[in-house]
Amino acid sequence: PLKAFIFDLDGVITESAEYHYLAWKALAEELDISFTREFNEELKGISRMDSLDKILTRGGRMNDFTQEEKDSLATKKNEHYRTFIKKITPDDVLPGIEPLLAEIRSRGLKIGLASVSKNAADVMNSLRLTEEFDVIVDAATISKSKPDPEIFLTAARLLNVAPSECIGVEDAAAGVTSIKGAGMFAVGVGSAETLAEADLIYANTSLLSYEEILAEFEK
Ligand code: B16
Ligand code: MG
Repeated sequence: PLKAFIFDLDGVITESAEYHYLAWKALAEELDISFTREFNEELKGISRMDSLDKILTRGGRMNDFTQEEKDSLATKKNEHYRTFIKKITPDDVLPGIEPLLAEIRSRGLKIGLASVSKNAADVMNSLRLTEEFDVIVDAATISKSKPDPEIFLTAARLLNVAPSECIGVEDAAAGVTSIKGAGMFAVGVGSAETLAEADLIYANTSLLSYEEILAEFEK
């Protein structure tokens, strides 16, 4: 039986995926590395340092910086990102999310968050959603970022439910891979092309339907 929903944060609960995009794009362009939305898909759900490595590799600049310089590039991106998330308020919860959370809660199911972001706790507090979640698993708790299943498995363990009793919700290809690797049912939010591995795909959060997800899960 279904016992829990585990949500990704950036791009599912709120539009912060767009802020990561804007902050990485600014940094890449400063380094003369082209940055497209298509390439950005490869960064979603990937840790900050791994994302920077992917960008430098793309630009053929992997060996141009010392570790210390790379740390300061990552810090620069994060400072830019934080100027965006400073403005987040409860109005920035994406459409369809609050009714879905209420529905899940009313059925007596558990709710978890699985975000590899070091900023997850701040974003959740700004959205005033922290109390709505039974467990928040973020960068502080895990050692491997998505697509490794560790983060979703940790959330299930802390919720005291089996992975087969969980539904994971993700907007990133790496995130869907993480959910499937954990042995969970995956709901993707975004394009069917990017999220082909998901069991059920919605173009955006406003289309999420508890009844429909449950019916597909039980099939
Ligand atoms: P930070 P998620 C991920 O969060 C983002 O998708 C990814 O773009 C970002 O690089 C990563 O968090 C690390 O974030 O730099 O704030 O620690 O999608 O798992 O909620
Ligand atoms: Mg995401």
